[in-house]
Amino acid sequence: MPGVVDNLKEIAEARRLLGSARRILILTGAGVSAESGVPTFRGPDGLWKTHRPEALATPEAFQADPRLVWEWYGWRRERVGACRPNAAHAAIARLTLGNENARLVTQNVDGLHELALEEAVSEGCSSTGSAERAVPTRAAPIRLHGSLFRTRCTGCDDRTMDRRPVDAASEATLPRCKRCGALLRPDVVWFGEGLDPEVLQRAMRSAETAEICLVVGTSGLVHPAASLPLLTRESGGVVLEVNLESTPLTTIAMSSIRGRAGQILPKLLEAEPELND
Ligand code: BJW
Ligand code: ZN
Repeated sequence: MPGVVDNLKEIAEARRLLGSARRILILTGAGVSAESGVPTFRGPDGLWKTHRPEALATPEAFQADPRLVWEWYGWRRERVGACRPNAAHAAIARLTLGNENARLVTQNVDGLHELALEEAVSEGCSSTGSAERAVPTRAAPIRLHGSLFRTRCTGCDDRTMDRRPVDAASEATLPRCKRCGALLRPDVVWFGEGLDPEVLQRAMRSAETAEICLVVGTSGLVHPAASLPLLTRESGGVVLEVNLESTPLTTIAMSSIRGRAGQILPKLLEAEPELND
């Protein structure tokens, strides 16, 4: 099977590059969570197949019909809240915990990278008997598009972690700010909204200084996220891609590995098993 041989060759070459790189940036998109059961945005089973982006993921949509937008986000919170990290999240978590020059930038709002980090830290603690269970700040993902499980007040801008179910039966039941009483909104970045400038700065700096930018499971369509691998390329670094299909970023990638993130990432990032294992 020539395809499989090609894939193995590409994986071996990508492993060699990753193994010798001093600074690594991993950029993830919805595809990294697909095997956890989180719906992607585009594609045959994507969220946008049933909901138009401009009807739900813009500030104008929220202004026009906050109930409809909260209904959608409430449904996604419930669905995503039941999902667990997969082997790709776990491999990335172990890399960023073990290598202080590896950074993770994600477009995802599902919190699965954070969960995988917590799991990896507690696994490490149980194997070493250590009581330290905090995820180091440098390993935490740089979240470009916010979080499904945070709210932002439309009045006073207060941001709060919030995993409660949403009652979107009517506008009167929607979540409101405890401080000023204004309507809360999901703390995510909608189309036409600027990303948090400090968050974007950190992501851009990581992209510019990375020797390798490993892009996993993103359509490469949404900017400025999709421009980050270009920054790595322009600074003399290498772009590697893992995706089921080709994307606009495939053309700038030195190697594009076709396959599921949950199958490919452990092979790329984890130590080779001992021959006698
Ligand atoms: C697998 C897999 C498996 C599946 N294994 N792979 C430059 C050029 C053109 C346009 C623009 C530009 N700069 C800005 C724009 C406008 C706009 C934009 O990019 N539009 C394009 C779509 C045309 N950008 C914005 O509006 C951004 N804001 C901005 O630029 O502001 C400027 C400004 C500055 C100052 C003041 C005011 C304004 C904001 C973008 C926000 C995006 N928000 C969303 C919603 C977040 C909240 C929510 O979740 O509800 O973010 S949209 C949605 O797309 C979400 C995602 O994070 C994002 C990217 O999606 P992703 O990850 O690519 O997912 P999919 O589903 O599209 O792709 C999945 C991929 O995985 C596929 O390739 C599969 O093949 C693959 N896959 N299973 C491996 N198992
Ligand atoms: Zn408020």
